[in-house]
Amino acid sequence: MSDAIAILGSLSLGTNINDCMDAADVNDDGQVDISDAVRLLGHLYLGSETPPDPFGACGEDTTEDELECSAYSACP
Ligand SMILES: [Ca+2]
Ligand SMILES: [Ca+2]
Repeated sequence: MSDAIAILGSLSLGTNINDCMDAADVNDDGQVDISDAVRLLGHLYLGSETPPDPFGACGEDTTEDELECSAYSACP
């Protein structure tokens, strides 16, 4: 849930998510917006479809998009 809160905080308050915007692209559409928080919360609390890989694991997003990922502290 903290990830969804971080996404919403970034969108509404401009807080910094991290150095890996691609990690916030939960639905993997190449943008970070409210649909990413909704997708994450839907999966966590309503049992909706699991977000695309590498959701729940450390790894690269193999989908080409404009989002950067210079580092992700949750992954060693
Ligand atoms: Ca997205
Ligand atoms: Ca992506």
